[in-house]
Amino acid sequence: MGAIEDEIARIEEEIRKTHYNKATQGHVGRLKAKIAVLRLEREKRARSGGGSGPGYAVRKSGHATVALVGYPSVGKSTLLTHLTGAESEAAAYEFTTTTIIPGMLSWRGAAIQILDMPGLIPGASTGRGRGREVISVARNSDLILFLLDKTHLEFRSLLAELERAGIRTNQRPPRIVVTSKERGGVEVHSTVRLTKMDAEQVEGIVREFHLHNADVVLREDATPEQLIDVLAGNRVYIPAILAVNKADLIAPNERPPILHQLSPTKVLFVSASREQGFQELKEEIADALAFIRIYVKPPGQPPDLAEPVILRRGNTIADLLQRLPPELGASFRSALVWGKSAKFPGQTVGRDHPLADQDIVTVVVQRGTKA
Ligand SMILES: Nc1nc2c(ncn2[C@@H]2O[C@H](COP(=O)(O)OP(=O)(O)OP(=O)(O)O)[C@@H](O)[C@H]2O)c(=O)[nH]1
Ligand SMILES: [Mg+2]
Repeated sequence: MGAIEDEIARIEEEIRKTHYNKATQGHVGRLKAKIAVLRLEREKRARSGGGSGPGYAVRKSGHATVALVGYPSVGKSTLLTHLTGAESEAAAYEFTTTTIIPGMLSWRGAAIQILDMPGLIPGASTGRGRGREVISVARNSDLILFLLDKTHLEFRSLLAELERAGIRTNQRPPRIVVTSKERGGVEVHSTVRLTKMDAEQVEGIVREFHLHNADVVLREDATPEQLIDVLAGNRVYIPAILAVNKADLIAPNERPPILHQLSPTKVLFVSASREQGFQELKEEIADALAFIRIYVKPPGQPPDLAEPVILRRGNTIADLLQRLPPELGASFRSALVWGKSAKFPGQTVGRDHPLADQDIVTVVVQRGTKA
């Protein structure tokens, strides 16, 4: 282990030994900030030292990408094969899969890329096993599908491994803004009452990041961890779902304790080899990816109801234009919208208008151009 590793281990040990209460929470917050700063430093060195690890070549394709994350042998490859038809070797020993293997699932007109990956083991975020590769693919995915089986139920440690690599699942970005400035020290403003840390503790954490002049605005009752996430700045926020595989080997009376252990996370039971629970799994995946269908209506013609353009919730007219012939984008003047996102049928909107599922859209182009 390197010096940074030792230092992180030492501080983690100190946190474990500290009894957490009002009197120590400021101290613990600063220790957590120190760890985050050390991890940033470690990442920086890993990148500059040419130690970027093995390259991986998976091109994202389809409307969204789902990363399969789980311990070795829980059935990730079996699931990929049975869900998508893609060949991925499955075997009764660990670490069968050594590279990233893509498959494609079609679901109500949406093409969902699913990536089978090597099993994740503790220490992956520091590069153990193929950990770095798995984590970097997970970071770039639109959804993480965690897979467990009844002999590998340690979901918390799986999550912790991703968290150490800056991946936050099923959380939204904290409503905190930190702006550095020339002078004036650290000023803390909050629009809500802070119960998880006080202004002095906020300042202590901010200073650990070598920021001595900054405005910090908190718009929620944030935790020290959330503030550290904002200061570290390299976090990604990704939705996730959890499935327990090999349900064929789980007796009905074994389910409640499993649900209890994993609570409050919602659990789907599936059997990859027997294709059980697939309908619900596909629906959960599509739901989490928040697809919306947009029907394009050429001027003076009926909308194309047979082939919607598949977008994601939050996408706008600009995103729609990306998927239409480039001439339309180039000579775009405005769009007319019918449906849930329109204030009234046929509303005229611009590029930044957010669309809703099943909207009908007509693109209006500038006079003198043809489209
Ligand atoms: N009974 C049962 N066995 C399964 C099921 N799914 C997978 N298996 C078995 O579990 C073993 C491991 O399956 P894999 O698909 O190779 O597991 P993996 O998660 O890809 O493993 P690694 O690539 O090593 O990380 C194989 O022997 C599979 O046949 C299931 O639903 N039920
Ligand atoms: Mg595998």
